[in-house]
Amino acid sequence: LQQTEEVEVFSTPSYACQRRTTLDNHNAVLTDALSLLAENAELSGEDGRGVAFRRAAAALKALPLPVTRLTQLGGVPCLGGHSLRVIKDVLESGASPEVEALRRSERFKALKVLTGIFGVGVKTAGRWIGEGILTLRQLRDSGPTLNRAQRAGLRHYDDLNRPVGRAEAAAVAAVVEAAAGSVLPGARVTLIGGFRRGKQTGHDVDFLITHPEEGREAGLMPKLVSWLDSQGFLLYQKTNSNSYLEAAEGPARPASNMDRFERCFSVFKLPEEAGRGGAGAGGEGGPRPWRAVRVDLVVSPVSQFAFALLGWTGSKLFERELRRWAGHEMNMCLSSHALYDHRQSRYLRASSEEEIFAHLGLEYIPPSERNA
Ligand code: 8DG
Ligand code: MN
Ligand code: MN
Repeated sequence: LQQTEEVEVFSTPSYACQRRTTLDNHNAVLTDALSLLAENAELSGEDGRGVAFRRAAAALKALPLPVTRLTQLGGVPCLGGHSLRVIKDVLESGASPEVEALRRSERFKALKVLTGIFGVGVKTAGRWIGEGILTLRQLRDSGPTLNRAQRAGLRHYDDLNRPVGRAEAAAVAAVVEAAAGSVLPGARVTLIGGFRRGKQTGHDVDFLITHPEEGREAGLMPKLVSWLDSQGFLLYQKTNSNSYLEAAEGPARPASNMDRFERCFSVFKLPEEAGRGGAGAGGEGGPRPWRAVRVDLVVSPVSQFAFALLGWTGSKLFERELRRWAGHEMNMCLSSHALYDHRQSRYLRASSEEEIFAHLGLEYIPPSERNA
């Protein structure tokens, strides 16, 4: 038998926003390993390293076939020495010793558990670990002061760490649509985030709300929230008001990545219906009548809708890469509000995502292919 093995050499563009990345990942073992290293870097406050591992993982997610040899990766961007070493280990022995050690590490496990509490960030988790708090039990026993978000997060820990399914997302959507329709007739509710990209599950459900008449959406969030609250749908909410003013941002102070829309981080009390979301909902006490679900609401004026839609559909890395492309390759500044062209010293208008990609000189990538 003659061994003439053809090994494809992959090549892919360097920005994630130039690539089509579906949910069909042919290199999940490799990308899981790199994502874990990214997560660990982020949990340790090393954001730069985190982004490097995220970029490496994203480059592999875009490949059309499984990688079997390191020599196939000559044309694949964003693979630094550290990432290549991990890839080599996984290809040769099925696992990376570094990644396996990380999975078992007490500090990493503790960081995951503690930041798994809604409202607990990397700094708080790190401080608690420094005080010897590594588990939820230790946290409950030692009783550090918790803010309102963290108390809700701890109370609903299990629910909020159980993935939200599409049927549950649809049920939340029905509630949000009823709320919006009631407080502002004509308001439009759009599912954004991971579900818009076609994911089957998510850690939350994200919505963008607007009204076709500019200005009618102003002040909508407090009304929406009080309707939801009065109907018993809210376990927790924190609303931020809109603080974006184009004139004030101006070219001299380009809009930052943090957006200024009316925005609400919430925990919904979602009634459990027969035939939906049953898995895990049972347990000792039989099926519960409701579950807690994280929901993010954003309100945008219709003039900024396309930018908000693009900015909130994700993935996070895809968004980051779009902004990097805009800045480094186009001398433009992209935010979830607007696109500013520094060469022309003016804002570029758009009423669809397609127009924004065109302004950026990029081929249009639909949401289902933004899973970088
Ligand atoms: P998941 O919930 O299914 O786990 O994933 P996801 O839906 O992709 O992630 P997400 O954390 O819910 O975030 C959804 C998108 O919203 C993502 O592209 C990042 C973006 N986003 C935030 N916060 C902010 C923000 O403050 N400003 C802007 N412009 N975008 C944000 O999560
Ligand atoms: Mn989401
Ligand atoms: Mn979200």
